[in-house]
Amino acid sequence: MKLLKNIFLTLAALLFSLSFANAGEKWDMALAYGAGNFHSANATEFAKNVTDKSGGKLTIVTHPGGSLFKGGEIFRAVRTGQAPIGERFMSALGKEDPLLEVDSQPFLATSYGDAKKLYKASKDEIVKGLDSKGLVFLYAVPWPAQGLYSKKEINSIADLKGLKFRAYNSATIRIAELTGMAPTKIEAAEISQAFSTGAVESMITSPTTGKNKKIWENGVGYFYDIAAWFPKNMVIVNKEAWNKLDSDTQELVMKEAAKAEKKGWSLSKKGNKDDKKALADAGMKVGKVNAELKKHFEEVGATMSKEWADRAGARGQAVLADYK
Ligand code: PCA
Repeated sequence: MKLLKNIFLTLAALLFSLSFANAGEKWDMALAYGAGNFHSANATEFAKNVTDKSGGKLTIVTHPGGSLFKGGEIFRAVRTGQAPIGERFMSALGKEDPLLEVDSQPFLATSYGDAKKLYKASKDEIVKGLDSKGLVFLYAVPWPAQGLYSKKEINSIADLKGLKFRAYNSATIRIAELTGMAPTKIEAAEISQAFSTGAVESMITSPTTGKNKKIWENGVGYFYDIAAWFPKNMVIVNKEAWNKLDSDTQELVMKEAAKAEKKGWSLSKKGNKDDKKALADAGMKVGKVNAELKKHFEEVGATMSKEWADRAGARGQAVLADYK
């Protein structure tokens, strides 16, 4: 009896240690945007590919819609290791590094081709900056071109004055200031509520976010396609978590990240067309701003570019020189 018990205990211990050795790493991945958003869907595919191909060494589980950490918390959560991996809107992190805001400077890059060029010109510096904060950069994907949403029609500079404006980063706050609108910073998760309660009546964001939020249901009838910039989300990993992976697994993650980046850019391009159509199909008026307003926004953009170049210093100048 005693012998049987000993054998049983030894077997149990053996099984336990085996399963422990096979358990590998598990990463919970924090995503701010809803499961139906293309960034989240792309990240989930990335996570599945890594998990399937790592031979049990790494399992990545995505948590969309801010269910693990909200958008505004994700950068710090990954930096401190509370979440090993997460996705964050880069240009909301200008206080961490002004280089992260380069993709939200109005009219600096107004096509996917230029956005890609700007990304290439800025990537090394951004990756270095993140590395110095204990973060490993995996990939970045742009949102479709940013346009102006409004509850009421906008035909002149005067129509912008005093509009309660939803901002998502310092650059959109600055645009509002320079155009006479009244900005409030609100994360994407709270957009519908902000419009339905009347806290805001305009914003600049992608056709995708307007579609994801069914923004027409909140009294927003106008979308002006100013296509002034293509801001990106990035996926970052905590360096301590990264260092626990063996080199094969690290290589696999980087390879899948490169694939996700490529896929993400093409999904974004597709959304840039399809989602504008979705807004129009839902009954919104989708068009361009008139020449007077366009010029106004371009002047605001030029002011902001100068301000950003000052803030970003020599690193910023080098990136701009490389881009141009
Ligand atoms: N959607 C996100 C960021 C940029 C975009 O297109 C948002 O509105 O918060």
